[in-house]
Amino acid sequence: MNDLKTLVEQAKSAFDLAVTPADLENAKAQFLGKSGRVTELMKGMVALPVDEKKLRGAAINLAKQAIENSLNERRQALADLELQAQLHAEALDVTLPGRQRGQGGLHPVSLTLERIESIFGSMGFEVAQGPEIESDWFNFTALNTPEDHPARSMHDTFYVEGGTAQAPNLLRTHTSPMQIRHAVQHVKRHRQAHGEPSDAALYNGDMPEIRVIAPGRTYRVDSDATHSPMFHQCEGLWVGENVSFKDLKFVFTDFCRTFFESDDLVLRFRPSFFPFTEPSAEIDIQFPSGPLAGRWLEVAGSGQVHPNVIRNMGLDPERYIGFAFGMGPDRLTMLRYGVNDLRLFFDGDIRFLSQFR
Ligand code: 2NM
Repeated sequence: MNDLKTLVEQAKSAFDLAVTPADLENAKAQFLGKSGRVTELMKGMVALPVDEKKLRGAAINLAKQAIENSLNERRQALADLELQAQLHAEALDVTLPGRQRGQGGLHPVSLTLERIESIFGSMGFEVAQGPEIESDWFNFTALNTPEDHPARSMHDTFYVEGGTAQAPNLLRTHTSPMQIRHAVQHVKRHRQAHGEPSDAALYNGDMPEIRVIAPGRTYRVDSDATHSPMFHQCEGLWVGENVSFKDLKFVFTDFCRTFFESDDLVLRFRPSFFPFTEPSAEIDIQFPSGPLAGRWLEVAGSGQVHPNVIRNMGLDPERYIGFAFGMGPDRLTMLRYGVNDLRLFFDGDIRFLSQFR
């Protein structure tokens, strides 16, 4: 009977050595399989006399039982280990701080554009937005810019494929083409609403005023600390029957004082030249106090809209007159927040941008 005891012990240690279910099945086959050790013992009983056979059979059965028990124990142990490993791998530390969605915010230049739109909105200006790929007509010709003007050269303007020599496609160099588009639409809609043919001569009937700003991206071949090939512009236009330089001065002064939150801000209109306005003026501002106090800072160009441009809007310059201005929201943002390098706005460094939230 000692051989059975040994067999049971051997089986148990073989099972304990198994570290995977496959190991365990192999070990099981060695002892309980068709040609395993237990089966061999059974076969060995054939030669025994009947009464011994009974005793031996019962003993082998007990041993087999014991082997099966230790097999099941080991199976259970391996399953427990596997579960433990799985739980460990999938462990959650519920005390960790939750994953947060980073808080976004508007770009500082967007904040400025919103501010400009809201201030001019309060003065009755609409906001017009349109294409950044423009035709030569809207970007230059309609704006009274001569064929040989240097701004039209490939040196200053980005031209894009798909245009023709007569009507090249270019990246708009200012947002004034949108002013023309808006004015033409304004006149056309008004004429349609009043049953007038829209292809007739320049309009000189009654019409509500055009009061609009055009903010957006603009492009020029230029790149250094104060120039980016993509920059922003916001141009304004007010055309009516009696709109004068005095109105320009009032509107722009009010805008600057509101924008910079300084009622004592001083403005200077300095004679200048633009093809699309006559007369023209650069607008400079001076802060009464603060880090920039005492210096004249250029913030915009402006002027009375040239009669040729009024014509290209579909209006009779004998009846309609107005002013326009153009400013750089990027520069206004630099002045407002004291930023000294324009490129910071377009590098996309979150450490810089997150300060404006
Ligand atoms: C400027 C300076 C002066 C301007 C002119 C027009 C339009 F469409 F009415 F002709 N829009 N914007 C203008 C005038 C822009 O930017 C420095």
